[in-house]
Amino acid sequence: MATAATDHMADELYGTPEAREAAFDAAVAADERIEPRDWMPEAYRASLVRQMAQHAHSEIIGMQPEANWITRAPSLRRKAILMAKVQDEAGHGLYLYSATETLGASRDELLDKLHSGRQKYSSIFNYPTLTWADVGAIGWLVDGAAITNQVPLCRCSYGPYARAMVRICKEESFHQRQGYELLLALSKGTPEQHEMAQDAVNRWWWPSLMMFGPSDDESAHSAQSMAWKIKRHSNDELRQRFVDICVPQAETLGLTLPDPDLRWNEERGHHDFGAIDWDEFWNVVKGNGPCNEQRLTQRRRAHEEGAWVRDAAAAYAAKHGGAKA
Ligand code: BYC
Repeated sequence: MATAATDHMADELYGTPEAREAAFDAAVAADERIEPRDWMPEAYRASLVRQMAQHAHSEIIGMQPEANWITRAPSLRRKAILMAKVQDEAGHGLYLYSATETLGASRDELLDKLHSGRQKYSSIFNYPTLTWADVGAIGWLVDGAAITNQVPLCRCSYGPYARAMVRICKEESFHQRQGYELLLALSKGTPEQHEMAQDAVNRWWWPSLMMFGPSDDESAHSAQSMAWKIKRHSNDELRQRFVDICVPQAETLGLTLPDPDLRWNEERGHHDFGAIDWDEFWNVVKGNGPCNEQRLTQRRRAHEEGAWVRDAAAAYAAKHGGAKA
């Protein structure tokens, strides 16, 4: 229990609460990194755990829609690429869980919150992958949106998150290219293949725009996260950047983006685009999307079936650690 004497000792060692807060604010203002042993406001820590856990969960849940197509990939080359990609997503989840652990949140606790629905994962992974072209559309649009959102996170004020993002973004960039190349091959293929590519883009375009989160005036966390330099740009800024990047890419692909209101606005220097269906977004976020239940059921089952691997790893670590001691 804290007493006047222990408070005094803490002040002597770490500075007064005011001095610690001022040091934190100064480090953020100077674009320095906050590291795990540095003092940080509890709300900063909690917000990072919230965002990073959601991000980690998205990576591992995101393996499911694409893994669905590994056994049905149309060639050995495509199968090998897709397997490598899905494996990368598992790796991203692991870097992000490790980074979140540096904030004092254990992996067990985080997974438990995912499995019980107390922590979210990205809305995008609650849509089904109906054809092979969906693998291409996910690579181009979903990984493309992820890169747009995540490159600025490489400059996040929290060191372990920023460093994890550097490697993740490099790998995401490979993922985006494989999707683009796959869609291009389909689009320039037979009329049926072209139609399949167009259908996939029609279904994935709007959910991809929703990945950036609610509009700025509805975003509960953006202002504070940007003040702390966790986020560097608002949801709407990043969404606009993504639309502007995609329009010329769609032209090269020979595919149409399913938005009749999409047009260049000379005055703004950006593309205008149609209204997002926010009812659909919140419905999916709240757990009522087409695949929410399937994704969580599958995740819980994978966790239960993997219990023996965790037990074996823990037993090995205990034996190994014991031998060392
Ligand atoms: N889906 O105040 P806001 C990937 C929640 S890519 C579900 O704007 P924030 C991958 C939000 O959590 C996908 N929930 O929040 C790609 C908050 O709820 P809570 C993962 C969403 O945090 C390819 C509430 O709505 N990427 O992993 O400032 C292959 C209010 O929102 C969504 C990341 O997570 C959504 N789309 O901004 C495989 C990137 N949008 O927490 C894998 C890191 C919002 O109050 N995350 N919500 O219950 C971020 O950059 C930010 O967290 C967001 C949201 C831009 C997503």
